Amino acid sequence: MTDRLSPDLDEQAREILRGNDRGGYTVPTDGLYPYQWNWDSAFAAWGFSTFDIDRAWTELETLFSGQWEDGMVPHIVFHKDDPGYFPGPEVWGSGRTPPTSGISQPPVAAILARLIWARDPEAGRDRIAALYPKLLAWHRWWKRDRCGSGVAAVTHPWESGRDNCPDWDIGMAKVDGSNVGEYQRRDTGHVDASMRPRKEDYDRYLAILFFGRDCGWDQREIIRNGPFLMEDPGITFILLRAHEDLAAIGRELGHDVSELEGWAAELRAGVPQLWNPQVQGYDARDLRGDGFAGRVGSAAFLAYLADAATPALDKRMDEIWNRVSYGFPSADPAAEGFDPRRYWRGPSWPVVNSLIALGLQERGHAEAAERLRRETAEVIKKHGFFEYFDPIDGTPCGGDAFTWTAAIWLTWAG
Ligand code: 9YW
Repeated sequence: MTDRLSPDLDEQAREILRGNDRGGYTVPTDGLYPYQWNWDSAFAAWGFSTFDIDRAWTELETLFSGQWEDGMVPHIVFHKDDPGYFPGPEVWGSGRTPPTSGISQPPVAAILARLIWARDPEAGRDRIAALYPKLLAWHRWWKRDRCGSGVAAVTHPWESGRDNCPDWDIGMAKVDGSNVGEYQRRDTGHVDASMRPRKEDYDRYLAILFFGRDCGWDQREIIRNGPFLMEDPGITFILLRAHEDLAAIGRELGHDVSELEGWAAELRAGVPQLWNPQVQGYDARDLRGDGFAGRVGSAAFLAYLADAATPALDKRMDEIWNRVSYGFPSADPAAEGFDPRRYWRGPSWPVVNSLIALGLQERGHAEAAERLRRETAEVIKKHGFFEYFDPIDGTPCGGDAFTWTAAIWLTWAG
């Protein structure tokens, strides 16, 4: 951990976590996101582990209370109804208690659970032992229902956690959003519409959602005939790292982890298929027929987290990063469609920066890891715990008092 120069900000970050606590789970930010989101919660747990280890484990346990029988851990758990968010539980129609969405989100939980356990091995042993079979069932779901092509695919841009990033443009272009009817968005009532996905994106998000709901979330049908299916470098690298971390946890607990080791090895063998020589980077691929997306976004650099970087990727990282000043941009500023303040189409996301930096640090790129930390810390110190930032001038964007930004401050940036 780094020097703690700002005790005040540490306290503010803790206050944000406590303030966003709704009793056993944490909302990403008040108002805009009033439910429990999957990867946000894993980061919240990591943040809590710096000052309340019991609360950290509770966060993960509550997230897994929404797990489906097939192992899927949904991207949103709707514990208490809240009219401030659309699409809410009635739109997803999961028919479950607690109600949930019908897709998943980046499986960072095992990665962060391992780090949380390391903070207090004694206190964590029973908690991680109880979570282990649930994590394993989720990883098995990823392997069975998302990794059929050799790497991890997503069935909805929301499943990737990077909603409107340019990686999904070719897949989204084929989705017909013209029949979703009237609806009222709530996000643009909370934050500036110019920083959010556009209406045509939302129409398509809903069309994909309706397909899943209307087939009763039948995964085979969604994979075979759903409107959107793209291989995602982001989830692939996170899942690869998570398989390996879960195997390490399992070994420590005395389990046979050969199944997990096998999944990790298969995924690692599939990674080269995501390398697009034309853009010299790991790239998303459309499994509905159009090949590579032709984009190198921040997801490509999660390769460091999974020990899958190459010298060509190091070079690409320098080129892209040197076009901005405040952390890693979610899309390349030199590529078409870059928009420095529109959500995942350019902004720097502290939470993604923390994962890339973790990988850089472990892979012997200490200087780059420190630069990423410094640039991320600078905008937070200057503006506060915002959701994301303009990577060129540091303008704070999206929601304020954001849980995962506070969490990565406590664990990494601060
Ligand atoms: C939405 C909560 C979530 C994140 C996602 C982010 C956004 C929800 O907010 O998605 O309504 O667009 O893209 O990664 O988990 O912070």
